[in-house]
Amino acid sequence: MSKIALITGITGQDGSYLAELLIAKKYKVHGIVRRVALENENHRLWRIKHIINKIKLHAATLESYASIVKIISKIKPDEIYHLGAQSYVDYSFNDEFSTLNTNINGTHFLLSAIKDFSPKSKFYFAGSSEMFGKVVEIPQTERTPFYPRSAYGISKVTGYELTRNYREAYKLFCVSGILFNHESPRRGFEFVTRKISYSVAKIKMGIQNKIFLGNIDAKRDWGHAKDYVRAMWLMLQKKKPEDYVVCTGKQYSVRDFLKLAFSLVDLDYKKHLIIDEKLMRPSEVNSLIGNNAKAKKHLKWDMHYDFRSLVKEMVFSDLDFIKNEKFL
Ligand code: NAP
Ligand code: G4F
Repeated sequence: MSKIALITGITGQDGSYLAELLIAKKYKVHGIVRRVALENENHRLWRIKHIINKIKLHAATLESYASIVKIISKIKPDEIYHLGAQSYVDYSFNDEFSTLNTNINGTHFLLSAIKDFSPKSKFYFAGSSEMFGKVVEIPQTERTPFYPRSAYGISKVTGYELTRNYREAYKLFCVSGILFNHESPRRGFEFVTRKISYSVAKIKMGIQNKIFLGNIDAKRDWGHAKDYVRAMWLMLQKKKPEDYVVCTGKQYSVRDFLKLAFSLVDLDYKKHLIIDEKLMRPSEVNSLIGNNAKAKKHLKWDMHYDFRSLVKEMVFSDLDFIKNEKFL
């Protein structure tokens, strides 16, 4: 019999790739979406339009325990992937309250609903390298202490602790993936990699001339979302629930990304870049780099993309996107 999976955040970058992966594995895939998304399919559902007939969408919000309980108690999923969140770090400085409410309560509501109505469901929590923040160890592993630098990071540390506590206290199968930055042509336009790839395409096409950025010396460990959703699934196939760091183990600066993205279309980023102080964060995470040894050894996980192939795919996809004026 097919397994049943429920994905929160199915309209997001990771949700869309994970849904594709699970459909290919013959799961029955359910997704939680906000009612407004259902009202405007072209806007919020662009990443899952091509699979819309193969999934079942339920209107709910992470702010409402009642809406979550209704779905979990009805479909009793074998696996729940909790990817829904206010995921934009910069925005969390403008609205700490909604970030904390959605990200902490949403996770708590799901865990509590599982405990009371579907205790056999396995649960994946989307933890983040932002939990390491001002890093106390290089590279970061599953044992590195956290030092979050934003309401977003704090919300993810709390979600991680809630997940651990439900695992220990109620013996539920709950795990956190501590995922480092992962990107793709489906990345939201507010994140720096997509902002760059989209701007490069527009500059190449003569639609735009300048790109405004903040701290281009920040360093990240960037992978591809398609590779990372595979790790999520692998974590829920293990006998024992454990947390895993998922990363490439390689680090590049925003400047490296910028330089490569422009050079791929024979442009010089220095001629188009303007540093805008308004885009600097009040407390920045300057440098992240992870150690993926545990995921490689215990999940037999590996990557198909490297930094260059990731940047290349994003830039050329955005060139096509602009040329064809279509969503991906
Ligand atoms: P994303 O593209 O921003 O997607 C976020 C999803 O959450 C969207 O589907 C969004 O729905 C949904 N959502 C937001 N608020 C909600 C609410 N109140 N109720 C219901 N749904 C809500 O994020 P992503 O890059 O796919 O990341 C997936 C998860 O992994 C997030 O939890 C993120 O924090 C975490 N993470 C991401 C990375 C990364 O580098 N991508 C790294 C580590 C951890 P709408 O479409 O309606 O807005
Ligand atoms: O692309 P970003 O906004 O991603 P950030 O803050 O690292 O967060 C992403 O990765 C986390 C995993 O570590 C996820 F948990 C989170 O949900 C999200 O997916 O910014 C990357 C870096 C930052 O240092 C930022 O200050 O780029 C720098 N940056 C420089 N100029 C900029 C810009 N970031 C954005 N978004 N826009 C700029 O103009």
